[in-house]
Amino acid sequence: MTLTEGHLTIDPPAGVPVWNVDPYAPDIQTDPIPFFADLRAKGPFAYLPKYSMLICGGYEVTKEVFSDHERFVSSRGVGLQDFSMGEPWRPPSIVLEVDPPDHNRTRRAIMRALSPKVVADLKPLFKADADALVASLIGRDIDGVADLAEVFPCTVFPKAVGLKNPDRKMLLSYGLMVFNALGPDNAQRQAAMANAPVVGPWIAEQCLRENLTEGGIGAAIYASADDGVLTEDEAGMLVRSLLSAGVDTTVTAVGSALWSFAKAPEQFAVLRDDPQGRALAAFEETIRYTSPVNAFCRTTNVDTEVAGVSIAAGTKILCVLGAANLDDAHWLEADRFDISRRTIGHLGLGAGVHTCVGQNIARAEGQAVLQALGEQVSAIKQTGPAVWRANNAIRALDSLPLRLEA
Ligand code: OVM
Repeated sequence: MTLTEGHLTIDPPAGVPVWNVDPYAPDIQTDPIPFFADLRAKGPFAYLPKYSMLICGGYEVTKEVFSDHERFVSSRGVGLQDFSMGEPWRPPSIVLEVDPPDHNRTRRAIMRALSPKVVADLKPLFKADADALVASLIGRDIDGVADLAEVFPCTVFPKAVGLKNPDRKMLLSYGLMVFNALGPDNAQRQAAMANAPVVGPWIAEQCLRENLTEGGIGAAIYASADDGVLTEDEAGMLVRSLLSAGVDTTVTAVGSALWSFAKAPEQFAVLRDDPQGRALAAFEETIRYTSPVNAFCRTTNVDTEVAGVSIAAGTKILCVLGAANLDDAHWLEADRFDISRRTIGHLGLGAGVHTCVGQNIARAEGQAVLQALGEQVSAIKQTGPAVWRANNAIRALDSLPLRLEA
């Protein structure tokens, strides 16, 4: 038995094409659309010799793998490393990196803390912050990433969680660690992990009960410890999950919404026509069109078969959600940003039992900022080239020079 990037080395399954490509190469991560098309053209799966793993990106097959938590487990890690073969870089998440039945109790505790009522009460607060932020940026030369996309979620989300000591730089650094850790030991991962000695302990500190305000989402997680549903340590681990999953994802989605609208002014006109009525659909289409979380792995726990391909137990499968969300075998004009389309069934928030548990608070954030833009801004003008950032799991902008016209 040998290991590749911490998981079992496997042979290519019969009938699966061998593909000499590195999906974690910076030039692919910063320009993934041609790679997505090549991936879908390979058939249901391709075998990547460099990583000794399978990859899929067609809509149907990716959805099948993602929807079946019994055959395709998360407990062995959703990155390249197989947690049954060695120690991960941090104690595994007790909601992401776990399977049912253990998953059910922790997920329910988060769902309770992020209930529809909690999110409904946050909406006016998000809108007030979005209104003020957009107003402060109008008519200036700005970076859509540093001045808007990074600022908005890093203002409203830590407040909603109830962090007593919010720190945008720390939260963004942790997001880089968490998502880059899902890839191989490449330059992107190493650069992010260089901050671990400072950022890891800072995050752990913020997850403690005494560093969370009363009435916040973090305190609501600790209420499940008071009720005996979670231990005190588990509550802290679930606050860590909020801080892991709740920052880079929404920051990326807001940045990619700005980019999508800058490229499609006619779609911004549709939003402007009814900002309150269309902001939510526009955010959802942004998630489909740009897939902020581009890819997660699953691991086969049994010998199985998908789309006629026999797959051995212990196989890592890189599921490219970004490719599935642009599959023209499933979507009409898949490569067109269209805020009026039916987005239902997109895989940008996953599928199955692990489907994004923060989706409603994420949507509330996206809706607030897109509604504010639609109400206050006449046009989103790109004033320089969009620069994308190489990341092992997220498709994120590094900078986006913009003017928000009055
Ligand atoms: C977590 C978590 C949950 C969802 C996504 C994520 C890798 C992390 O529980 O830590 O990003």
